[in-house]
Amino acid sequence: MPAFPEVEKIVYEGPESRNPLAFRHYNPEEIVEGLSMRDHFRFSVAYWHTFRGGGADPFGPPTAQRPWEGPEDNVENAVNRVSVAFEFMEKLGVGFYCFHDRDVAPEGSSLAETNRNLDTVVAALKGEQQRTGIQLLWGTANLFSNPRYVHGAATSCNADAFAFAAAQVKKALEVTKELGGSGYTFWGGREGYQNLWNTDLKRELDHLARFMHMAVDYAKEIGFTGQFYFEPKPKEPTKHQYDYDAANCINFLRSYGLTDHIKLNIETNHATLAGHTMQHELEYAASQGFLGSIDANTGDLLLGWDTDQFPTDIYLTTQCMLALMKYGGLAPGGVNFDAKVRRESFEPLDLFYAHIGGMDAFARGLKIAAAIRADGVLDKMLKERYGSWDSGIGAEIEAGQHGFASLEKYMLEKGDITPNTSGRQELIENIINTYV
Ligand code: XUL
Ligand code: CO
Repeated sequence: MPAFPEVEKIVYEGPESRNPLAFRHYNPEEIVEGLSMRDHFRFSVAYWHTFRGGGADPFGPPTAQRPWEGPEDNVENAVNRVSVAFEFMEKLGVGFYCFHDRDVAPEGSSLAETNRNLDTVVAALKGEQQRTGIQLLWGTANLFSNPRYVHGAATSCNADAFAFAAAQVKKALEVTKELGGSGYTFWGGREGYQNLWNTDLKRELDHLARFMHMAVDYAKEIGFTGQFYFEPKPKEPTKHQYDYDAANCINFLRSYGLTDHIKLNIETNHATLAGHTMQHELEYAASQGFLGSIDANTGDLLLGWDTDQFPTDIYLTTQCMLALMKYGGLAPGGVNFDAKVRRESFEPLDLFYAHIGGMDAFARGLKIAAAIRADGVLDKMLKERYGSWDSGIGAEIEAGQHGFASLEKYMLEKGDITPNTSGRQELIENIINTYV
């Protein structure tokens, strides 16, 4: 029995189509700048939202209608859910998915039983991967839901919580390898603090780094060669997360000698929670050589918390694609929809509308970004703006030929600077609008 009997495979029908269950812009085979759309994006579905999100909020219980869910959260139900998930992803036409260990399989009464539950579900995931060709983009461990992690996991004041988390990540790495995952993500969960009166910040940071080194060492030991990602998020659930933003995470990785092993997984709603744009976070991470993968979603600036909505804003996706293309793309990372349908969108069909909209928004962003790049309009303005660095004193400074004394001499002779030119922000914004 299919879970989505009313949905056929979603296909590209072109911009004129009015079929809500078709792509208007995402055409997996279409080549843009020498690469198919499929390979530009490497779209991924987030198992935790799409197959485990029920729409509960602090004011009420889940609302989502998920007729395939059994009455109990047991292994049988989890295995059945795997077929539903792969039917969905196959019909949608995405190549990848991501999961936390606890999204796919329920916890048992002991760690041993929990691991057995996971093994059973992983066998089902592997079977469906082989049947469909859909791959695991990255795996991760949920180190935040169980009350044992009330004070955090790697940064807990309780050493046993650290040890339990280590055992959990060990297993998560093993199953990620078993499923051929191309990455493994650390999102801090509760790695942060609520107030400093009861927190040894330095000790907690040291522990987080030790934990990551252990993960890197264990990956080597078992031959897991996937890329590790660190996912910045400034707040939620704690007031101060240790993985605040791209700059903060990069500083952490550099301080603790982890730069050879870990890149960043940048998420839109986390960027805005940190007071940044996604464009800023992508540019910052990529400029430092740390762009790994992205969690595609969007927040609501009027609400201001981590609403994890599906991205539909074409300016946002254009900015994302400009950054990604500038720095050579994402592989082995991808565009993972870490996004959930609204509590009010409770029908199974809404899962399709949401993902189709996100994929089409990214496809439009790609086409617009490619057109801007082809015309070279931004490049030309940037080149002109920094022209003073291409010859004369600017080129000499960049070549390391000057110090303060020689620059003083230069300015004493010249008297004052060559006049500044306009930044032309409004003109550039108008030009961008002609492409959107
Ligand atoms: C939480 C979040 C996580 C990570 C994976 O805000 O984004 O779902 O992406 O743990
Ligand atoms: Co995320």
